[in-house]
Amino acid sequence: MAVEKDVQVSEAQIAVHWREEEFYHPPATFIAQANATDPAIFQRFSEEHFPECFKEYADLLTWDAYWHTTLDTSNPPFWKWFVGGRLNASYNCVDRHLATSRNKAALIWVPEPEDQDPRAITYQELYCRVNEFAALLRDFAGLKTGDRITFHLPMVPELPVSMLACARLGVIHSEVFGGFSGIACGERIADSASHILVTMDGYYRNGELIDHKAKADEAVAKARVLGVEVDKVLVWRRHPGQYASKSRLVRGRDFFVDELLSDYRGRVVEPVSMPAEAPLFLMYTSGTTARPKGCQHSTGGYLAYVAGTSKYYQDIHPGDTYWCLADIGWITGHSYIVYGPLALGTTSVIYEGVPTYPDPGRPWRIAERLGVTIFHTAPTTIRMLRKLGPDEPKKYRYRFKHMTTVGEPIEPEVWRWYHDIVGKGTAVIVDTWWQTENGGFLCSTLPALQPMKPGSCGPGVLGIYPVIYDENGRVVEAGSGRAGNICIRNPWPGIFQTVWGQPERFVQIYYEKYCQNKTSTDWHDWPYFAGDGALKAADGYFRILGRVDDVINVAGHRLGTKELESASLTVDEVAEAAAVPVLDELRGRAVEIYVSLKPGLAPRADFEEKVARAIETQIGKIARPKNVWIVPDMPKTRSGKIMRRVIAGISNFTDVGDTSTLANPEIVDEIRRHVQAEKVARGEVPRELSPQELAEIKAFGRVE
Ligand code: 6R9
Repeated sequence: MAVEKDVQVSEAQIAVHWREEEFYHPPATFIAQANATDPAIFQRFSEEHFPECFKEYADLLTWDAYWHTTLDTSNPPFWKWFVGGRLNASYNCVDRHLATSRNKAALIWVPEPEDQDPRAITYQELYCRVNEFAALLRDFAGLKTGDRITFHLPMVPELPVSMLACARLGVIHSEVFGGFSGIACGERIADSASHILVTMDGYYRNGELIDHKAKADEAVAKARVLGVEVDKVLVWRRHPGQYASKSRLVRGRDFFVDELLSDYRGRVVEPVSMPAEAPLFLMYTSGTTARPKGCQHSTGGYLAYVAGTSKYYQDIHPGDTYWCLADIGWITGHSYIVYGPLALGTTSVIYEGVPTYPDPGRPWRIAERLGVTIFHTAPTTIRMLRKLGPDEPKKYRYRFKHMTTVGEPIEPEVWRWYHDIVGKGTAVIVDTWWQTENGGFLCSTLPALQPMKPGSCGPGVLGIYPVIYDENGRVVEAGSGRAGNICIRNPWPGIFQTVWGQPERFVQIYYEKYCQNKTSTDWHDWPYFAGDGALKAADGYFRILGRVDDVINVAGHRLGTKELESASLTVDEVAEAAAVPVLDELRGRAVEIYVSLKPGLAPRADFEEKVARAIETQIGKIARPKNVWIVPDMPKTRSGKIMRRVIAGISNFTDVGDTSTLANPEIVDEIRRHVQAEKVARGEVPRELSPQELAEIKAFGRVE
């Protein structure tokens, strides 16, 4: 990427300069078949037609009763969409497709071991399994509408079956990413007050059958400490009839689902007609405090939004074979593996394992074998596949019409490899910027109508009106070359309803900063603050710079610095801990932890491993720090706050910025000498940072 020199950063405003990338135009073959080809669609979704424009999305669903109010703003910022409407999400994703597509594949599951054939699950088969499991959840587990249930499931078809069974009953599911630890799962069980946990005995990852059930025991124990008792643990088995875990079943608490299901064969459960505003699921995400936030998503607004964006932005047709490589334990998987694609009646592929197993040709073999037409993944995966097998895609005959990227900014060089090599120059790319809280895409390009620009996600999507504000709430103009905080001026149907059990945090984190009038019931006074730094080019395309809060985005997963630090503090010897992001060629960002020890303790090599292990067991492998540095003290402000941006500067070999406000400025050089010398010795000197990466590192932790 060509970059102009000279970057200036102040606390309030980041100035970023670079040469704009060239536009890429969609190929005629794509346009000829696209769902949205008439530019009149922009007019239909323009502000003058808001909020009624979203009827177009809602009309993609089957409603039991129509709504009387499209958007109710009477209690801001707790917006209500499609009020008075009733529907069932399971019915919309399964039953209604039976008449035309009964024996078409709804899901194709690809086990990681390559000698196990892909398994297609037709809409009819999905219907049967969802009904049977719903009957079990209702009659055996005693769940009823409004109850919460936690899943800790890997990438297996039992996960969408479980989700849709809950949706059928109006039970609120909360899936915890399978890679998270038992403790992280237990905290989320407790926060949502779930009394039922659904898990699996094991699953394949990198060629190994992982023992997963053991984590359920830790989760239940953790939830108990936090005051929530899990009554039943329902264990799906990776190979029905064979148990893959060493962890024993607890009598009266743990049950094998495949055994229980024999009592529910052929059972049918009427879908419960739910109000549009009923919660469909919780998805936990990290924020600025140690306690994760359970983002509560609605039934009607959410489903309408993911169906609409899947149709127009993912360009999903019923005849497509659509493969999103994300994990269903992440919002992308909920919206764009399960709910969006199935609402549209397409075929959605689920892959169990690691994209590079057993070699980096695997994704392309799967794509060729299944005839995948739409491919969806994250920059971290693209970088990894590019590094390990840059020429692999050429060996296979698959042909994508459309590809998606999501989760972090994508470097233009990586984008071009994705386009030229993976997409063979004939697939469009949509770079989709959004968050767990948002339900679906916020900024992207409408693929047949708006050209692509490497590294930019694009303008606001249909019915979304983004704006960039500076710290004082002034609009940062397009083309000014200045960055600020990206906000969405208006509510939209996919926006989460609240933070589960913490409505005050919902208001405080997302709306307080730029609310113009707290007594107003006019949505114009309540812009949504996304917590990302961004820049708007003269052409209206946004470029996202990264988080402005204390969140580190590792391979597309948001990890809270406070969570990482509290995990480090569980190590006896540790007095203080600070987590910072460090540039990582594959994962985008990795975590580095700085710790200071309790008085009188001398550094020992095994402390570093202890801290790393504490993080791994309490949060998950994904969070394992790249390095743990033991330092004599942390750089601190006079009021005692750890200055993370200074530490981040050291870790990334960038300028640490102004240290004049520190209580102990002399410590900075001492830490720098030690850490950087060690990094040089380990060959960990990063490449030169781009202006936006520099801006991100300099801004890290600036909310302090
Ligand atoms: C869907 C998802 C949200 C954060 C978000 C931003 C970053 C996501 C991006 C992107 C640049 C994109 N992010 N997509 N940054 N370009 N296309 O990722 O949700 O896990 O909640 O993360 O990820 O920083 O604020 P979530």
